[in-house]
Amino acid sequence: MSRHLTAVEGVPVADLIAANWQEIWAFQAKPGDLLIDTYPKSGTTWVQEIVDLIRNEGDAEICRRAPIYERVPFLEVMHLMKPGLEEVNAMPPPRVLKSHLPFQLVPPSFWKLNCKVIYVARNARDTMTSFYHFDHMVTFHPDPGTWEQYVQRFMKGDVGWGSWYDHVKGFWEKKDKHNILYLFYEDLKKDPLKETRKIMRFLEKDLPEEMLKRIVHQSSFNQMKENSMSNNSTFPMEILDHTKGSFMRKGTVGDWKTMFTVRQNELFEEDYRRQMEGSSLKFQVAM
Ligand code: PPS
Repeated sequence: MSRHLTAVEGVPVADLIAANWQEIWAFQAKPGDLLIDTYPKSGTTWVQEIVDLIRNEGDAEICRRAPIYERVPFLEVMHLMKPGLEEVNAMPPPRVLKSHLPFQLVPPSFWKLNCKVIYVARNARDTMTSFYHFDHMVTFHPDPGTWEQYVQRFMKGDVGWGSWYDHVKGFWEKKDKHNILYLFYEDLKKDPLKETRKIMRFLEKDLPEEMLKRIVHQSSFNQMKENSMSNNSTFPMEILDHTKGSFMRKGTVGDWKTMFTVRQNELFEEDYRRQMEGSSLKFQVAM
């Protein structure tokens, strides 16, 4: 499997995604479809699980009908795994799909149909930390190298799906012009009930408080970690080498402190200010 990145419209993505770009770009959304879009490692799977639980009124059994990557197909890797494009095309709407594509690379059919999009952002330091560990597992990404090398690559946007800075700002700037619910991983950690209620309202559902509390419990880190239908442990080995790490790793805010040196943090902060200058987008960072 190629481990290279190729630029699509200036955004580096895995060769295997770039090679299939025309098909991905031409993807046809259907009215009512929901897209969960994130920069990698920002809480995608967590929100996928919450959405599936809300849509199924907290029925944990129904939500164990298939692994999360089948319940919520992954747009840009559909040609590499099941469910493939044909199966996804055959699914009745409203479907829920996952993507890591930056705003400008989301297939235009989603915007034309005014589909709902849930975007989840996570602070850069924790995202990078999580991505570094994860990139040891991803077979179609370059070897992550040393942590120091990875920090440099991340700041330059030379990682799969490109620049974190452009990604989070891209959706932030467009969120009021489209049907986008912009969430933060840190808020989900702090008050999962409040954020889950926001998602429920966005999905135009009205579930009783007790059911919402159950959904929060079922989608908690520990519950998902133990649930083979939620923890991605069966994700195809050709794409994710499960001998190199665990998908449900820590699920915390502030884990970056176990990786950054004081010097790296200073340089990162200086670069961060430059890259985020002028943006009203602010993150809660555990310092
Ligand atoms: S991916 O591969 O990009 O789709 O990964 P993604 O799901 O976006 O992010 C994975 C990180 O989210 C953590 N995670 C959770 N945290 C809190 N609660 C729940 N329920 C939860 N589920 C997944 C997961 O552990 C990864 O973060 P790290 O920091 O690596 O542990």
